[in-house]
Amino acid sequence: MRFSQSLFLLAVAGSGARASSDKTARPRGVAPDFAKYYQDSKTFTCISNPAIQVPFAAVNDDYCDCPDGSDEPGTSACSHLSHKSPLDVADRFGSTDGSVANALPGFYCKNKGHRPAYVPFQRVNDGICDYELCCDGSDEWARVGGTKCEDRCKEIGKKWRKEEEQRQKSMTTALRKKQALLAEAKRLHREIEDQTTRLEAEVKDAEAQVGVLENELKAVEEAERSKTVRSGGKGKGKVSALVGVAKARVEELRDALLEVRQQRDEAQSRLAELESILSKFKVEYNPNFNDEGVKRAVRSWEDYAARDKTEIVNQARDRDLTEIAKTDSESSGVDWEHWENEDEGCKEADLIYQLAGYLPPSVVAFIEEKYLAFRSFLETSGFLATAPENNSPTESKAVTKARDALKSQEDTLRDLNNKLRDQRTDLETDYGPGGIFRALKGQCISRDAGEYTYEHCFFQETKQISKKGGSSTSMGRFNKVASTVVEELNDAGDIVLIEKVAIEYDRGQHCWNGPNRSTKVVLECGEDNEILKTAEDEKCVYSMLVTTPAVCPGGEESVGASPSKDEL
Ligand code: MAN
Repeated sequence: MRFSQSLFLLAVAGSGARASSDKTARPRGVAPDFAKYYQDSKTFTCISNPAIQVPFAAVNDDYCDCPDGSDEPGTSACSHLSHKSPLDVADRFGSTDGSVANALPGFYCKNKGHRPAYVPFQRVNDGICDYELCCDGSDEWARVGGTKCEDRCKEIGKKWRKEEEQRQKSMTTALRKKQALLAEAKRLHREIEDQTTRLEAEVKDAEAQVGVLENELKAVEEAERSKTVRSGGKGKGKVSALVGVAKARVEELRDALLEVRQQRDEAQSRLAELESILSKFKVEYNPNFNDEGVKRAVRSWEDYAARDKTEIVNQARDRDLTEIAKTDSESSGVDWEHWENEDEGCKEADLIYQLAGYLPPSVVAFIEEKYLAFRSFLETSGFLATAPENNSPTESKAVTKARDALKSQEDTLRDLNNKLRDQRTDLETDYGPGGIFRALKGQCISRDAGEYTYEHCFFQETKQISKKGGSSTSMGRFNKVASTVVEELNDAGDIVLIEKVAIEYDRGQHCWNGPNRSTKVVLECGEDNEILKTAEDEKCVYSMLVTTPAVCPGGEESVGASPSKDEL
């Protein structure tokens, strides 16, 4: 149930209470509050213009004498004057500002059996029974065109009282719900405060832990660096590394030598075989056959055989090759094992570190700085291979472990800081009087309208969900609580401006050829959280009318003192 404002009736009801002490007869249409102006039975003084007096007979003579219309409380003769609400009129008592507004709020209907009310002067004797305001039908006293409005106050009053009882019940429920919301909001507020305090402590611890792990990483890196200097980077001396390479190379060359010698020996035996064939040929051929080809071949062979024959295989050299081709263990070659275990770098590094012990730290730092600069120069000039990055695959397990531990702790710290920031933002957010809206945060309500279902998740988001399926469209994310003025019709049919609480959502999905979608959710008192109406006021600018017990008047007292401003 929604509760509307009834200023017109409420103001009159207030007047009615005072009417019980007023025993004098009043002219038609005069409310008890105004009776005092009509007590002189000879002369009438215009209410807002006391300088103007008219004979009392001019009151309700259907002719407008007073500039403020006060001489015609029971007719429509002064209905051309602007109308003011009952409250405005009360404010203007005794005013002589010469305003052309009617001094009276309207034609007063006693409405016995129901509640008294004012009918606008234009509706007096207009031939229409205005039962919603004047259930006793007294506004049509002249029976214009034969209109006779019977008194229906008994039945209308009964119905109204029943509805009013329902309204009161509903209001009681709403207030009970409001109190529950207030209590819940307070509990949540305290919970977030506690969480914030806890998080602050956790952040401090995590920061300290990050500091410790940073130092640990530095120490491990330092230790690894020193190990690297001592071991030449591979766990063995530089000589050993070189020896390893040389040994492999020697093995390779030895294998190649053996292969070449074998090929040579094969070629030599083939040559010897050929030479023996040709020698035999020279002896056995028949010179009497005049075969020029054969004769030429024999001559060539004789020339070849006559040539000074240097020893194709130098015996001494061949012995050397045989010696070289032997493995180092078979020969008296290099003692690889001796060199493989040599670790001269260690001694040098030890020397360097012993030397550093005698130097002041500033000098050590200076040397280290110069060393690093020189090394970087060599690297950029291409003389030296670039040193591996700290976290490169060649990084030691100890450094990786220390680095991972630091990174994980930094991640934890970041998460904690993010949570803390969110909690602090939440504590600074305006959640309305008493922080009541905090209890509604995240609650979602929806309503079907046209081709969409509209969803409102309090203090989070508004959405448009297509009923045909597909993804939903964000109509805005929570921005702030604000107040807004809305036009409403009161019971007298007048447009009145009423201030209401609104929740503003913006930064929604971008609208094609338009702005980012935004929604203003106007709240009004109601027993339940419910969307009453949705509208697209301009392209992609939406409004929703939502009821909630959170904005019903009253109910704060029994929950205890409201939180201070900075708690909101
Ligand atoms: C969709 C809906 C409408 C909106 C248009 C704008 O159809 O979000 O509310 O007016 O897009 O293109």
